[in-house]
Amino acid sequence: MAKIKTHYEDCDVLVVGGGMAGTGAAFEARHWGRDLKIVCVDKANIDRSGAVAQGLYAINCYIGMQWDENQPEDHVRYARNDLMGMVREDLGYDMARHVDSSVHMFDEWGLPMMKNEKTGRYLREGKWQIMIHGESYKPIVAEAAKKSADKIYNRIMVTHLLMDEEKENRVGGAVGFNMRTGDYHVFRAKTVIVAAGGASHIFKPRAVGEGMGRTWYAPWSNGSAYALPIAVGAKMTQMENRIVLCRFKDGYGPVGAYFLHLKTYTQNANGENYEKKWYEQTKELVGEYIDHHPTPTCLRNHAFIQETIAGGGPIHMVTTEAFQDPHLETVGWENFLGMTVGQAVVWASQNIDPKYTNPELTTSEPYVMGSHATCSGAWVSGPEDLSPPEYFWGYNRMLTVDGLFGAGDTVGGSAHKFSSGSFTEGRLAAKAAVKYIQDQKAENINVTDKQCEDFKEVIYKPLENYTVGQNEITGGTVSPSYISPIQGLQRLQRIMDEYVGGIATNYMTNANMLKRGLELLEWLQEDLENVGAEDYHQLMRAWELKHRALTSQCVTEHTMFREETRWPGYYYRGDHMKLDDEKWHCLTVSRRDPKTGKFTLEKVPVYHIVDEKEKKQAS
Ligand code: SFD
Ligand code: AMP
Repeated sequence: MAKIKTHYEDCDVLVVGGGMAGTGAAFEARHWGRDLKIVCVDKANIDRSGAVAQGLYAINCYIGMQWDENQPEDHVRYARNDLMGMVREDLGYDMARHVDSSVHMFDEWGLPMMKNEKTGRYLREGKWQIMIHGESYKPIVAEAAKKSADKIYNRIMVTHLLMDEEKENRVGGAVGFNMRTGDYHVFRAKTVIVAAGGASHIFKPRAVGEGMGRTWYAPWSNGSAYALPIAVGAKMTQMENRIVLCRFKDGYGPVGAYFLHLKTYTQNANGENYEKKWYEQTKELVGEYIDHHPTPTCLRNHAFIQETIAGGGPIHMVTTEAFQDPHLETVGWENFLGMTVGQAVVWASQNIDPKYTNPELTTSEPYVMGSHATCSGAWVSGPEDLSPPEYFWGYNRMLTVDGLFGAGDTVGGSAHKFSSGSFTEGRLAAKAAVKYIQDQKAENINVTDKQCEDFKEVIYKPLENYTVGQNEITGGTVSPSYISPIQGLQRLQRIMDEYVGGIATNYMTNANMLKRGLELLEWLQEDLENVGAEDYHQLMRAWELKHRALTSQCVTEHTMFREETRWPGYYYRGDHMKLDDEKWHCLTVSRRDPKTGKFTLEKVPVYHIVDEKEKKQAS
């Protein structure tokens, strides 16, 4: 341990993760905090980090207020409908009223936006989505962050948050290590904004063996956004609301541009519209929610999954009609070349030309995230002008730990933010973090050297485990004393897959399975004390795994708590197959006690602010 060099950095605003939300946070922190020291830390290089690394072909959240295309309340209704009623409307409204201004900045900063030739407006893909040539999206927002922050640290994985030892429940910074040099980094900070993205590779992916690493959501999104706050006792919400996505098979290519812009549609192997077939059955489960427009994402999945179980697969996307139009054919290919190159490669390698062959679709393994058609994440304060008292404790996007803020996938309850809304939420969090400092809420923070030294010991333990343990190996690579990160990851994925509603059971689970899953997760976490890392890269893998395991535990606790099937198509509680508005029209909130490691869960009311406001105005 003496060999490991320690670096100290003291700052005002520490941004953990320089993805969409993190770059937005760094940019906005400088706007409001001209004299503050702003530092951003990312485990990759922010020029190409996070879910947008490869680029995107659409900005999925643009309200279009300047042309009265939509208003923020419309977006709240849309997200609420899609999530079967369960969203934080204060957070959604707040994001929606600011998101257009972020998109206008992307335009100014040089992001190539497609325009409607007739109207001159941004070209709509759908009601909420606009089309971009977005291969350069990430470097463009990274540049804004680089120009704003005092310092960007690339290749440092943050493993733990530091806590103030003076005042209880107040953050004091974060620690991590550089996976290239191995150096230990201590960031003592007045405020921390966690913007570390969602979580893939928690549930066993469909792509295994030679395809391992291929997932829809970024394979390096490892749930730090959840594990960091959970570990210090911050409350989380809706962690049961994992998302399953309809995707092109094997390449996980997104379907939005196809459904919305190319107007392609799906059919079963017999060429039938299978969605209609499942209408009555779905109505039995969820009641009138199936009659809502647009059909909630989970219910579209539900029909797909039921049809496949009933033997109607494979399900195809009918592309052969749209692709006869040369313009749409170009859009269809460019969509993947700018966002998910792997899908184009899969088609090429399987001799699929969508002009002549309708490609297969699949439903993905579940992901945990807060920015797509799903809203898992931290329980945060909303803005003061919108939030009811239960949703407001002083600073917008502040978690239940003082001085700790979140944005993007980190934040729960605010679905359908996507890339633009995540960037916007980063801006909102940063503005509030600066105000927190200006209000002198971050005075006299005390983080002792002991706290930092203790974490150093913990962080590098996997290297120690390996160094000692490998001496016991007389042949092969399997050790009696340590497990490798990949072994641990595969064990985690099987537990989640088989007990918590993954693809192995067609997303089915129940209280008994969850109970067993929790037991196995506990033992896994015990064994992770003995994870071994042969180098700094494997040390990163070890910590990614630990963060995934803690996130998984929280997901499983939440899934156990909500005794209903609120989102058929995302997962099923076989022992409570129906949506139950009487008992479960509420948000779920959890807290893990950092001392005991035990979770407690509670129901919190879901307030339908938008319609309430309108009802009051009308009366
Ligand atoms: O169609 C640590 N997304 C789409 N959004 C859109 O607006 N349009 C689309 O077309 C989108 N599509 C799409 C999307 C994502 C992907 C992977 C594909 C297609 C293939 C969603 C958005 O990308 C998503 O909503 C935002 O990126 C979320 O932003 P944010 O900031 O919450 O997460 P991030 O961008 O992944 O950034 C996280 C950063 O944290 C770093 N990090 N750093 C230090 N220490 C740690 N411990 C860390 N852990 C993580 C990461 O390196 C990263 O930089 S479509 O399919 O929907
Ligand atoms: P995706 O490419 O599937 O991630 O979706 C991109 C955007 O299109 C998201 O805003 C989705 O909610 C939306 N979307 C995808 N498929 C459909 C559909 N069949 N009907 C309506 N909206 C959709």
